[in-house]
Amino acid sequence: MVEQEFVELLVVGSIPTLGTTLWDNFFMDLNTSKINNKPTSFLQELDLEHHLHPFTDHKELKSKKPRVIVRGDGVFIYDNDGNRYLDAMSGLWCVNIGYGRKELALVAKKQMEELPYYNTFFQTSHPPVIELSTKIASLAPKDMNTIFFSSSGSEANETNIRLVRHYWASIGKPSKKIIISRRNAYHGSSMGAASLGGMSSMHSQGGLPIPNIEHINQPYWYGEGKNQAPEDFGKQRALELEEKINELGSENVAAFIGEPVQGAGGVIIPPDTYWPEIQRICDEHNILLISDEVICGFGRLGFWFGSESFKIKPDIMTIAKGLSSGYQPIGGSIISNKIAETLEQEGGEFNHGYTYSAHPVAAAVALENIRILDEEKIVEKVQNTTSKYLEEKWLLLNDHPLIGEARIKGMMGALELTPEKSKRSPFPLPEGEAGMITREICIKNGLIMRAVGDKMIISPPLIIEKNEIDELIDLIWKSLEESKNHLEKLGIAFN
Ligand code: PXG
Repeated sequence: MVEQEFVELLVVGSIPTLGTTLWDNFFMDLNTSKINNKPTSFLQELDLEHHLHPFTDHKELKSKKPRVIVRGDGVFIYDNDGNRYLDAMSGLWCVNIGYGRKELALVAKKQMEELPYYNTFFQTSHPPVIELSTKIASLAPKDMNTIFFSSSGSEANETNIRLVRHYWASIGKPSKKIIISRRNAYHGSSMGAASLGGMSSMHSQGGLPIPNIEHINQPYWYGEGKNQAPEDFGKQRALELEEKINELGSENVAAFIGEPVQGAGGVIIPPDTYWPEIQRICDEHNILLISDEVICGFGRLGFWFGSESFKIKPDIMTIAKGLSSGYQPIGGSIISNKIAETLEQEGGEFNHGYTYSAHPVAAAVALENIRILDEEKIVEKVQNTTSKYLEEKWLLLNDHPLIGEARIKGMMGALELTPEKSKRSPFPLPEGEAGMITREICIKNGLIMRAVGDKMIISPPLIIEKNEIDELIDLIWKSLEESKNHLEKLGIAFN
């Protein structure tokens, strides 16, 4: 129907630049290397008719219409109407080196011309994956030197479920199957990964979790710590792991999985007492520790891996997102020597793999991304300069009357919205409404921030400069002011 209207527009000639046929215009013009964009309303209509979006209420989308993003440069993205947004979310926590790095496009082109695809099954390999795995091994802790590749974080966590069970079975402990995770964790969206995750809204669809996944409480002090000191609360939440292991029997528990800082759950930064206690418990009970580094890896916390910043010693690390800065879909599991050597010694196939495991183009792009992060010392710059500057500015947001807590670690920050600072009270509105109001105002002001319930979160590109951090903070303050005014008009009193 929409296509028909478009063709009619062409016939009457009201949009002469659009070319002769509908489909020609969807593709890149190889002469100018420009993507041919259509009028926004036209694209929106086709999108609504043919595209089912992830994590989207389509009834709502129909009235609001999708934003059509066409271009990115540094920390900014641009929509089809030329509006500029400071992307404080790095896409979906992934564009660590920022938008528009031509080197990655060139590497992709070269690799596509040379070897666009080959698999790594059946005793074959190719240079991009050999170089990439060697490079990742050189960055990972010294006892982690082997990588199994996937195309996403969800797939990598599916691999982890199978891998840890296979590992224990290989050494004569097949009953060690259960994986313990946390409520409000996010580990992906496929059946196994979403089961590992602790999102009740996801579990309520499709009969999740799968068997042999257990959840304990999260170390979310602001929301759940009540009057406890953060250190005591952190330790208490870690001890829930020990209680759970004792309840299940360590002979039945394969692994514990956690994000160093929970991302999608709302940038939950655990108290300092949390991870050391988790580490002790895993070590003492002979439980594998999986650090899900999909967000925290590749510089986000000022280290190559988030576990370094908490001194966690994982057996497996899940990686994706920042591995390629989102320029290509690629993920993986970094595996300890202990696990890799056991699998090698025991022999037999690990009956698992994806067509696109170690895709050569994705691997080449990831390698180039890491080269840039490394050579431009972006991770060190985050640790020594940018994250410190951002933290200093971020904490000033605590002075805003709408903010109950501004917390930050590396380049991940959260703002807890509240009408009553001293009591950390929720709003007398449905949960998430204040967050959604604030998010819409941010977008109107040219700022992409995510709302998780009534928390506002950021995870900006790691290449953000000080003047851009100033712009970010100014935009946030302005948006908080407007949001407070809006909420006051809805009858909310602030104190
Ligand atoms: N682990 C973690 C810690 C993640 O954050 C995944 C695994 C899954 O990765 P893939 O590549 O399969 O998406 C993620 C992904 C959000 C949001 O709303 C977060 C993610 C994905 C989509 C939305 O914050 N994280």
